[in-house]
Amino acid sequence: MKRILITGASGGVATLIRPLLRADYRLRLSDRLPVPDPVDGEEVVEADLGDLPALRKAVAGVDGIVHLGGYSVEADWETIQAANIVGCNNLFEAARLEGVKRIVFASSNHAVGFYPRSQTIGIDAPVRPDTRYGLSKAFGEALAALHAYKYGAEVLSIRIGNVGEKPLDRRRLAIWLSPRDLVQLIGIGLEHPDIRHEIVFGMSDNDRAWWDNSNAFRLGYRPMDRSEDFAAAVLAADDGKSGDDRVDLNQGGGFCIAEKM
Ligand code: 15L
Repeated sequence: MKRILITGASGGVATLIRPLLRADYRLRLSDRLPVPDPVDGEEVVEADLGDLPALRKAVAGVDGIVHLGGYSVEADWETIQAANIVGCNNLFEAARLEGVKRIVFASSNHAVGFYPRSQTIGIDAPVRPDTRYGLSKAFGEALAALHAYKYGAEVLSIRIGNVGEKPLDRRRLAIWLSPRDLVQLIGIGLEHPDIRHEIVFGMSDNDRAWWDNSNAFRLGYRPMDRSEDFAAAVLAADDGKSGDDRVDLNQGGGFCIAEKM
């Protein structure tokens, strides 16, 4: 069984997908915070993304990396810079120095959050970040391309919508990603034989989507979950009107006006 490193292993997304990934991989878990409830067979390696030597130890000997670590919402520049710019660069550097080629990078829909919901975009649309956080994810995608084409890394950047057991609100009906569909995309990133640097949107089979996910389908993605199954309950609870058009009409929603969260 291959061994993979999951960074940001204490976070909510990692906690949702660890049980599913364990079926196919031996997991090494890293975070700067304690990792909740490691089970037999899971290895925990504490590492701060700011600490390159510690990251090299975390990365050494794995077959692939799922980089979920970093800051996951909008914040001041110092926070974003440390976690998502310097931290992401350190992770890719650690992988390069330790000879680990395969990386799945958790990018975000907020790299393109300022596209209107009336427009369907593909991966060829220029980035349009809605936050410093989204900007840092665009940086991560560009860093992935640098490492792929210059140093031979093999990277899948997943522009994740919103991961959870179900869509939380009207906006999330368009961008929801179930844990098992995320795990399917991660599997493609770790196993597909022809990946140099690819970008896909991380969403389930969502009728209300505003993303063209044909690159994911080309790579073999077949989502199993549909946000529409939850639509009636979600629409009854949320009219989608915040009173601010920047929030209600843009894909990034509340991130489009956020300075801190
Ligand atoms: C993200 O990128 C965040 O990490 C997550 O917390 C959600 O807020 C999500 O985007 C979203 O757009 O709903």
